[in-house]
Amino acid sequence: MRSIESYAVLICLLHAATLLAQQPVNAIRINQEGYYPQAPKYAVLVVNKAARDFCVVSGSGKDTVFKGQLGELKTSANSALQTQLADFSTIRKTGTYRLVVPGTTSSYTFRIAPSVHHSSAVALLKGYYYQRVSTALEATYAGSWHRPAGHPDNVVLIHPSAVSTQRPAGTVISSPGGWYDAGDYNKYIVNSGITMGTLLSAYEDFATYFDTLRTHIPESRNRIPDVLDEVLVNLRWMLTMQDPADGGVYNKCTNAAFDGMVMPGVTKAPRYVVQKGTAATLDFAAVMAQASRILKRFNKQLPGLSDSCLLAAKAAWQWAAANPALVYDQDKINREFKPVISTGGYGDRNFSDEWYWAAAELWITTGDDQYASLIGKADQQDMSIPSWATVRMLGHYSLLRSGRRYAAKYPASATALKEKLLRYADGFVDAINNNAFHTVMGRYRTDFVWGSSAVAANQGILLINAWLLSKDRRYFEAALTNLDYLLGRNATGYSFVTGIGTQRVMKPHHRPSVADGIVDPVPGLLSGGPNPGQQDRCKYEYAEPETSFTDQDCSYASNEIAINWNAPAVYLAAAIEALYKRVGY
Ligand code: 9MR
Ligand code: 9MR
Repeated sequence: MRSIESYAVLICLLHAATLLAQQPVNAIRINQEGYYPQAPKYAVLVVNKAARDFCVVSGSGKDTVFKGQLGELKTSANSALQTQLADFSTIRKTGTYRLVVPGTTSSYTFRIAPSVHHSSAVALLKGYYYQRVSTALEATYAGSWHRPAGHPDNVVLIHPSAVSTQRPAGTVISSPGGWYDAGDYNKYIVNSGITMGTLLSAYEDFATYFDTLRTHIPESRNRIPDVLDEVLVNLRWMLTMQDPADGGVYNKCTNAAFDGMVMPGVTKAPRYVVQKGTAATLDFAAVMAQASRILKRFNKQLPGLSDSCLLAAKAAWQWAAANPALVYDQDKINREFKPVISTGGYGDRNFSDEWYWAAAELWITTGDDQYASLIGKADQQDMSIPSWATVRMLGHYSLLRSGRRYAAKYPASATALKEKLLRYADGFVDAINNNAFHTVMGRYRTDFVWGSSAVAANQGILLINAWLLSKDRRYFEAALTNLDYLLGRNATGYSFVTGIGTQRVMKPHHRPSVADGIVDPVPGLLSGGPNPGQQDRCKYEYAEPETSFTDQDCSYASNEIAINWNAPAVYLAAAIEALYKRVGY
């Protein structure tokens, strides 16, 4: 018996040392960042033929610390891949490790450690600093990615689609600052909506955690949490996008056509604000109302800002009431006006969710009954994983978070909404055991859309909310499976966060990362992830929903980065870091 065991140990160690460099993407899919000591720990082996045993060895390869059997063979519902699960949850000791499948392969090194996702949370939040418009990034904060300022946006033309009596054709306004939306250099209000709502909600849910979280940005030493300092960069830009004459909000501040793959500041193409719209204006109202109640606590540091936000929110709401169905239809605009605008559309056509979200935020902040008509029956509203066009869930989260006010006024609706959210979350929890990568992500093939990484992160937010409402550990564990997904336990084998993990995204569709001549991309940015649509016509090696990803900078459909994708990842990583000890890990 003894000798058989030591023979098995020997096999483990031999393979740890020799197999690592043989495959382009490792067959063992792990969270490449690592695992908490007391938490569940899973890896997934992608196989052609079922294997039986696995072991975990120390990072040095000298000691075998665990031997186990792989789970039964599973065929993925989202590709033809076959996998087996490796459960090594019983390893609790802090350290660096590798997982070995004797005779087959050995994983990348990973850690088991407290606060193992701290660096991801910080990096993902810091990602926004690198997206700042109209400002130079200094080497002190940006390291090798320092760069001059781009797009001052102090001379912005009113596009003919956006003229009004007070702002006739040729009017120039100033709309500086904010964040670049994505791999492109334009700024869009609709996409800022969900992004800001998600970051503000992260702060409302985990204020204590964020109060001390530092990301080493120029504002880190002021008396405002870094997450809010970063949010203020985009909030101040958003305020410039509201027409002071009527409260309506322009859809975007943009070039007529996308800039080339150059650094910020290189191109000097004219910038425009383009047509006001109902979605943009309601998203703006929601963000300003939520910001107003949060910034109230910082009235000393930011005198008057909370009030200005609320005034802006109310004016926006009123404009929307007068213009309840103004779609942003770029093709239609281009038939009527010059110059033709060919940058991102974010052309939402259904505003019922924006109405609800804006109403919820305004009602929570003001308690004013004029916003209450949808709130008393909130539980009758749908639930779905949010996206830039579908923001109803943000209203649900805020109402449930607001606690007393909502529950006191509408007790039946509050109870029913909470129940509904928990049952909705249950469906995602139940999906894990059938999933070939042991994640919530991939419950549906339609999870893999343009920006699928944000679907995974937003499912995580739902599950964190379910935990906050129930304190049932199953929800937390389920949320963690989607962080595992983003950091490498997925069909592609990539960590989708730049700068994090061993096999990580290196060539995102991100103009600064392409143009700066630095091998490593700008860090802390979440790649869009698998998208079988392949709208970019790059060459992909695989085409199935969960494998349709290519780490090339041509691939804006699978490998761009975007502010609305980073935000839920910030929320998820931060929530997990803020909570894991309370949950008992
Ligand atoms: O760089 C643009 C990216 O941000 C957008 O998501 C994408 C889709 O709208 O478009 C990219 O720009 C491409 C354009 O659509 C077609 N010509 C090549 C551009 C850069 O690759
Ligand atoms: O995230 C957007 C995705 O849902 C759309 O399918 C896609 C095509 O319209 O556009 C995505 O948004 C892009 C935006 O239009 C321009 N900036 C980059 C965004 C991310 O690719």
